[in-house]
Amino acid sequence: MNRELPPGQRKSKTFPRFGLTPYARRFPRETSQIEIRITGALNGGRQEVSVPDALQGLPRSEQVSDFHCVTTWSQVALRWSGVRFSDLFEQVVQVQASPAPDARFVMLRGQDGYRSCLSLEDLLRDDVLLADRLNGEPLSIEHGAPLRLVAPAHYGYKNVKHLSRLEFRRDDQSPHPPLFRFLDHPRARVALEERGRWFPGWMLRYLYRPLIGVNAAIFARAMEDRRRGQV
Ligand SMILES: Nc1nc2c(c(=O)[nH]1)N[C@H]1C(S)=C(S)[C@@H](COP(=O)(O)O)O[C@H]1N2
Ligand SMILES: [Mo]
Repeated sequence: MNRELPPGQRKSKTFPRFGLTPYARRFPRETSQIEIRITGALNGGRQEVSVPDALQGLPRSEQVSDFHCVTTWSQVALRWSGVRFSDLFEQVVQVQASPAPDARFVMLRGQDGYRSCLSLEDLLRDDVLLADRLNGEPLSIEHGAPLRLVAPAHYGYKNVKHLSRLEFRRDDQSPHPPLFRFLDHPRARVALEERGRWFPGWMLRYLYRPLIGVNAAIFARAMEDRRRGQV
């Protein structure tokens, strides 16, 4: 089957461990127990609600979707399984933490300190999953154990791995310092090639493509070092 890929994307033979280089050597502390902290604009004045076993009791859901990294590599037909973000939001977050009704953005954070922000509207779409399994296996460390966001309509950088915190916010926020904000688009929709801000998507393709191999190698080396106990 030769499905068309979104603009500027190319099929990758492998599904590499990938991300922003500074995170290559940062790993999650906890890779099997799922715990999500809910912080930010919560009603009732609470600072934080911690939900251990956050997926427990929620309906499980499976989906096959493609994954698109902003640097232009895509991996097609990945079979994720987990729970829908919308189910967690309605049945757990709203009940236990009651975010303020005008907190329409969520900063998602991974155990490695990586962050990315999406609007609640984008997160509540039907194809947004919190996945703990991939292709019939428990999620590996490479791909985000113990839990990652899967939002296939948005570039990979919104798909936070090792998810550990949801911060509810009234405003959208870039996770990057001012000079690096071009790396992040508030919505990052793949179909519209919203790769970043300030520069058109097609231009960023050419900037990013040469970096793919080098970056994948840095991430693979870090994983190898971790296996040897050197990280
Ligand atoms: N916690 C965390 N999540 C992250 C990243 C990261 O470095 N740390 N990198 C992002 C980027 S840029 C991409 S392309 C995907 C890569 O996912 P993969 O390693 O499963 O291929 O994870 C995203 N989520
Ligand atoms: Mo990416």
